[in-house]
Amino acid sequence: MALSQLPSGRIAFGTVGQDPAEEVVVCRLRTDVMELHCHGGEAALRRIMDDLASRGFLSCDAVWPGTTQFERECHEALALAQTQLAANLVVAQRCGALRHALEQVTAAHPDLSLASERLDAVWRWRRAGLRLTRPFRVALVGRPNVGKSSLINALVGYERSIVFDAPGTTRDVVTAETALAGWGLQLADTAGFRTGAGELETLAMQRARDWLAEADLVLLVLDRSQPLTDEDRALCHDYPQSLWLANKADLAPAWQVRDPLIHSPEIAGELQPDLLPVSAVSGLGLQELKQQIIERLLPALVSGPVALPFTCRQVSHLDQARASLLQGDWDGLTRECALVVGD
Ligand SMILES: Nc1nc2c(ncn2[C@@H]2O[C@H](COP(=O)(O)OP(=O)(O)OP(=O)(O)O)[C@@H](O)[C@H]2O)c(=O)[nH]1
Ligand SMILES: [Mg+2]
Repeated sequence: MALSQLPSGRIAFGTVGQDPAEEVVVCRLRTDVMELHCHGGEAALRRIMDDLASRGFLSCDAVWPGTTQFERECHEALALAQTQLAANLVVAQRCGALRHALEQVTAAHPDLSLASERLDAVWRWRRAGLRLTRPFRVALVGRPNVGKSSLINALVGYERSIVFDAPGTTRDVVTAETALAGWGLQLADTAGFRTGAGELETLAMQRARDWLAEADLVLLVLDRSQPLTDEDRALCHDYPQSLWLANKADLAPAWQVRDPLIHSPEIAGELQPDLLPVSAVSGLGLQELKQQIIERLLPALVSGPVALPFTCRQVSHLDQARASLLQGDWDGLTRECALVVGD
């Protein structure tokens, strides 16, 4: 059947072009609008688009001149959504969650503090919003043999990283993707940190440091069955904001979680982070760990269609809106809020 004879709403399988023909699934949405799905890869897509253009087809951007940048961002984000929850949240923004929340900000006029409160309720989701289309990056760090690879395997539920009872097993950064509470997560296992390492291990540690600098959250792993070392303390000092884990909690402890050495001001400063006892072998503390990871990454747990920005462009207009609000510039605030969900 020729494409021109396909009834509206019918889905069909066929080919486009010749030598070789590209296989496609096509649906006629209206008399003059087709939706086409093809094999992945840029080359196939470009070839099909060129072929269709040479036959007089126009791409949707040209057919729908009224589509705003925000609407196009919604469509793109939906295609890249990491999880079902991420897709639901994008759809919620497309259906007006973000627009409504920002209208409420400007409707607070002339109450600056109410407007600021409402704007912050959206703005605080900016980091999480950008993670609807890309996973959060969570990296494990610790000295060799403390159980980083074992923990990553326990978190993802399969043997992604090699576990071995000899220090220096993991060299390159090994990543694994999973989802927690509906959020996409990329976990990175890194080489163990120690002083006096050889050239290869030093390179591996540098690669690990690069990854750690980019991470949304660092999990600092300590071995509770062995006395703490200067290397452990150096890591506690270097990553005070990380989530501290006391692994191998299934074995007899060599130190206590409330050890004054761990909680001494020279290590933790004012932060005094809590240490979570876990065991990659017995599974002890892993549920609590998953919960704490999510609590650290999100400003709050998602309940319902929360309003959030999900592209850098939207976040940048929200930043501008905050700056306008600080100056008491209502016109600027209204303009920037409109731009977030407009062109
Ligand atoms: N009993 C017990 N053993 C563990 C636990 N976690 C890891 N191990 C053991 O500790 C040893 C080292 O584990 P790995 O996961 O390879 O340690 P790592 O930190 O990745 O080590 P490097 O790659 O050398 O930096 C292995 O023999 C593991 O079986 C745990 O929670 N309890
Ligand atoms: Mg390892």
